[in-house]
Amino acid sequence: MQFLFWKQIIFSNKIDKILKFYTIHFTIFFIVLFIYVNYMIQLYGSKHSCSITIHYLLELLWADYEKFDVQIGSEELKKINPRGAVPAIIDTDNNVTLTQLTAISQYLAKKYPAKNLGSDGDIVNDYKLNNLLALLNSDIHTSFWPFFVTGKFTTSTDAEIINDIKSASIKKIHTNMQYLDNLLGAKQYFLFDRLTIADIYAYVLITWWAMVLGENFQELKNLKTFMGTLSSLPEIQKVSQSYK
Ligand SMILES: N[C@@H](CCC(=O)N[C@@H](CS)C(=O)NCC(=O)O)C(=O)O
Repeated sequence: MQFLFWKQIIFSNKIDKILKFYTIHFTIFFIVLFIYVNYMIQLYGSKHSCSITIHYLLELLWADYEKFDVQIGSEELKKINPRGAVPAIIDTDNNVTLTQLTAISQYLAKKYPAKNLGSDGDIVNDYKLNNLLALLNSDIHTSFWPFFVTGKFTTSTDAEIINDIKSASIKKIHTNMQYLDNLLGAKQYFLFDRLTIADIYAYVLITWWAMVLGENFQELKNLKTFMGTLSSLPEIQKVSQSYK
């Protein structure tokens, strides 16, 4: 009697439906969890900082990513990058934490080759891209530091000294922008007749110059055209809007 009762329950339509329901939902849940854990890139960035370069890049690469706003120098950020600087990314796909803007850019361009934003692997082209990224990172990016974070360059609180440091910084930034304008010339992009990771980084640095220093590109026509080209990209617009 008892046996018949359980047999009825087990083979009844009801239990079949319940089993089906849970199997389908659990499968969907685990697939979503698998994709989330395995393919998500986490970007740690800060508003008004160079980390927007990586944000633009992730969008242009159609990468699966999530952005976290962190405070520069915070304990939260130091757990990811002990230097307390942005950008930093965690790529759970390869189980790595990456820092340094140009290294991250190269990594992402390689991870998503379909978008062709890196070098083509030719030894001379590799050099050209590395050369431009080094110029942007080591020479041009750093020329903004005395302007943005003057306190790192003097212990003085004297307004005259601080203004003097800022003026020297502005002069250096301007020289750098003129250099970039000449380097670009009449070309649409800096290298290889196509958009690369270096263009994205240059775009961010030129935006700083234009916005913070109120420049209007009167003298630097090549950069003006370049900025127009990049500003019109939907991915660039989407990310820029998200910071407003
Ligand atoms: N060399 C680093 C520099 C990045 C950098 O300057 N980040 C700034 C924001 S734009 C920052 O976090 N500065 C804090 C610090 O260096 O203490 C890189 O290329 O990633």
